Amino acid sequence: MVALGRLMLSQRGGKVKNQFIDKLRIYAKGGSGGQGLPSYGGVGGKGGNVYVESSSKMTFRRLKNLHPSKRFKAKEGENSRLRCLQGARGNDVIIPVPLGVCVVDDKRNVVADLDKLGQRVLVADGGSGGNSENDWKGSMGQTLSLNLELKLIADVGFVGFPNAGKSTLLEAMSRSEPKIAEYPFTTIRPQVGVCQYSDLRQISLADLPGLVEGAHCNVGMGHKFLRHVERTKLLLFVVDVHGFRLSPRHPFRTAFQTVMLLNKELELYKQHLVEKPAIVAFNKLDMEGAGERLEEALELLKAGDRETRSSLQDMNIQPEQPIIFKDIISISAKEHSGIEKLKTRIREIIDDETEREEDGEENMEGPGG
Ligand SMILES: Nc1nc2c(ncn2[C@@H]2O[C@H](COP(=O)(O)OP(=O)(O)OP(=O)(O)O)[C@@H](O)[C@H]2O)c(=O)[nH]1
Ligand SMILES: [Mg+2]
Repeated sequence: MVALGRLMLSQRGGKVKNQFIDKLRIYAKGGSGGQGLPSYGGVGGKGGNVYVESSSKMTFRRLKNLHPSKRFKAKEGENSRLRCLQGARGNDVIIPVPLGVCVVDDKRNVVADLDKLGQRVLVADGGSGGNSENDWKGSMGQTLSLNLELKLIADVGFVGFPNAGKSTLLEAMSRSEPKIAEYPFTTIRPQVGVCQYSDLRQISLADLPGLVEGAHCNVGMGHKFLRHVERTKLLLFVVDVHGFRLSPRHPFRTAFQTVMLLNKELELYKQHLVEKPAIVAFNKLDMEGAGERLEEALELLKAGDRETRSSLQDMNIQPEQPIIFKDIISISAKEHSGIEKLKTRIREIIDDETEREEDGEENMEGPGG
């Protein structure tokens, strides 16, 4: 078993601090209302509100680094003064959170479910300014502890071995700027980017840390990341057409074997994952020798003959249920070639899938429903 988590930790000097955080507890307080001026009928300013807002740039780690106390307090409203009878409103606080965050209070009530980019939800209301109803004193702002829980949501989940070019592809398809480097396990936590089409349609893409052989039985990180592809509508296998080798101690795997291995890892993790629509993107077509590598891989993928199967069995990398891919596309994520075609196909497949699901639901309701 190759344990992704262990490998990652050993690569980073055993520091646990790089672990992916998917829960964060924060404290939010709305600003108190400013005092009123009863003798002149002056009303205090309302206290500021605290909001959460989903942002593509935010991660829990960054949020924690920016606000180590994890306390978010909005400003008090200004008192009413003779010169300014209506006290000014206190400033709001907006907490940027990653897309997909579900905000839950201590009673497990869902306060906000941020599944759209830029969505803003009020979490702690500011107190009203001093007026006749509150004895001109101004009310306290709402105070509460909140649990931010990340539920990764994306239409497309990138699966692939380390170094295949997943993050480069995410960058080519969206406005995200993921970390890209020539060593394996550059991406250590899932990243979501949004691919925008010319008609403003948006499809979200999740770039996941590289999978390795044995990821299905990795109790640590491997599982955690596979969990995130469970909710995606489409799996995109990103495969280096030149093959992959994790280290000199590991076997070299050709592009075709990589596809089989990814297929196997998914089915061993959860059988239903291989029933999801999937596409293969063979990457790095700009490099020398890519043409021949691509031909080989395509031939083997199409053939599925006995000889091929038995050689996979010999290596113990034959999946039980080979995925029938909706399409196989060749790209160069680095040079942005084949990206438009890939984007179009992703959209078509997701639309077909949505239509199929809707038809299914209608049929379930029956003619009278
Ligand atoms: N020549 C060429 N190099 C590429 C291409 N796509 C990615 N690369 C390079 O391959 C290396 C790995 O790219 P990443 O995008 O970081 O790969 P990844 O799949 O995200 O890797 P992990 O995050 O480690 O799993 C980088 O040096 C990229 O510049 C491509 O289309 N052509
Ligand atoms: Mg990456």
